[in-house]
Amino acid sequence: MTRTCSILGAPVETGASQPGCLMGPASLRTAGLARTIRSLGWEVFDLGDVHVAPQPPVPHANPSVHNLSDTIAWIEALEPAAYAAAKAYDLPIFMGGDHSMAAGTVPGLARYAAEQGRPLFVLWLDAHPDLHTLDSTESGNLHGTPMAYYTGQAGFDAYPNLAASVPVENLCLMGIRSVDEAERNIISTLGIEVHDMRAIDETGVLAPLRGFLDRVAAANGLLHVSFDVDFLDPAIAPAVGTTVPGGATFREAHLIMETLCDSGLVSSLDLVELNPFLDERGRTAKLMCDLTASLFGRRVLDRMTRSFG
Ligand code: B3U
Ligand code: MN
Ligand code: MN
Repeated sequence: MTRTCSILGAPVETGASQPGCLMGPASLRTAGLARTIRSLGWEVFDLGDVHVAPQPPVPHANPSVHNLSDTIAWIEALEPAAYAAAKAYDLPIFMGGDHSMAAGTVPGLARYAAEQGRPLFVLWLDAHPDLHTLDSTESGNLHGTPMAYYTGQAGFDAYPNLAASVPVENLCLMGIRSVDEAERNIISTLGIEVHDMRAIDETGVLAPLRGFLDRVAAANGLLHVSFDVDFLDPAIAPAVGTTVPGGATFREAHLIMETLCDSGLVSSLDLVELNPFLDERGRTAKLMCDLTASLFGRRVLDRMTRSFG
């Protein structure tokens, strides 16, 4: 049976510090995301983009919080869209858009997983943990909040109630290298599995990834991968508003995607924070497509047919 993939655009940029992520879905389409996945033997359904009208502002006790009403509207639109895509397709992709969209996609996927009686696990590939609450964020950029929200932390009275949250034991964060004080406290208090760049330099990406995948498999879990462009080193992926030096290399990123493919465990994917306004002749969009291709089965060689002794 041919496996099915959906691609859905979430052109949200109200959570980011600068405009441009609005064009992310268009750039990924232009780079050939659907065509690339089709060439790997999948059936691909482009569901178009989710549309959300600009909202009248609502205030928050934390005065730095901005675009709160827009973020809430995106969450309300994306939660059911992600739930429906998970129900209908083997591996839905959600194209951002800034990372605040994960406050909609992950809860929708968690609701679907709960209905299936299976736990949802999340692999978060990012320079940042995005673990702020509405009270702790200093920048007020709400792309810094989705992980604290969908794990059910306090401080989200203004966001919609969660039908299902993701237990913190089911998280794995890789590539982390920019953490604020409040986020550091949550990580240590809750004991979240974080592989920062120092850990990756020491162990490589494979050992922690395999450990996590073993846990997902043992629990018969569903696995959502949330891929923030700033996980990658800015030298290879310049099209992101929040570049942080010292990111994952081309080879580390492909190895992660190939290993995820081999595991057969991935059930959904976010591609977020691509800001085409900052790109160089589409190179970051093309790289994100190539990395997605590795996750969907592209191989340099078929290792089973050739071996060297
Ligand atoms: N933690 C900082 C920076 C940040 C978070 N996510 C991104 N940047 N992309 C903040 O503004 O919350
Ligand atoms: Mn992020
Ligand atoms: Mn980030």
